[in-house]
Amino acid sequence: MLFAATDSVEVAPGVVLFRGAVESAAEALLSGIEEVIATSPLRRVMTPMGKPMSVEMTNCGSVGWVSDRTGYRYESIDPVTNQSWPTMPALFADTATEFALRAGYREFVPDVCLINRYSLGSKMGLHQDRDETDFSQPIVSVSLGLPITFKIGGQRRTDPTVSTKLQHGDVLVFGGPARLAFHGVGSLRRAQQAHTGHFRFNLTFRVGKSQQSSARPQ
Ligand code: MD3
Ligand code: FE
Repeated sequence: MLFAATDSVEVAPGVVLFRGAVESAAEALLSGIEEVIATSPLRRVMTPMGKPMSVEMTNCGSVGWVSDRTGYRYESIDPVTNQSWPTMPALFADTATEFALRAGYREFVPDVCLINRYSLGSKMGLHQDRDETDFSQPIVSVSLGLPITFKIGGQRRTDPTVSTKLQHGDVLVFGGPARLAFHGVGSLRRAQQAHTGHFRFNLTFRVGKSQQSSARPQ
């Protein structure tokens, strides 16, 4: 087994938190991030509303999540490099598959890992992740570096939210009733931390393009 067994808590219906579960692999995960950004650099993207996001992002995998004036979507070519996105490091894919399984999802095979880098003051407002083709697939999130406050509500923007602090090494799995829940994170605050300086990285593993439709015609 890649990771030691850990306790989990269900922080909201369909949201399973494994606290500190990948701490032992954090340095290796951070090296993977360095490798990816050497090929497809971090960048600030525009929302369709024309505002630059405060978070810097890039992707690895067979597709990547992109945003510009025309909308949000998954693309197999990085618009910055005009090349394929970097291959997803095996450790990334194995981590996502392992924690999806621990949360009860068999054979989760992500085709994309979105890498978000938060600097001091970066935040992500309440939103849904609904650019994927198959909402029966869960999402796995890995937090590295500075802590941040994470909020999750219901399927309507106005539903009440619960907050939890995400820390270095935490893994979250979202599925079922949480898959289309509104969620976001508060502003990154300065804190003493040895791993990533004044940054927080978040890896979000998803099945962006249905494996069925891209792999086998029917
Ligand atoms: C709940 N990222 O990239 S990760 C995102 O910390 C995103 O960078 C945040 O939301 C971050 O879209 C939160 C946790 C997360 C990811 C996907 C979800 C929570 C989710 C999808 C559905 C519900
Ligand atoms: Fe999200």
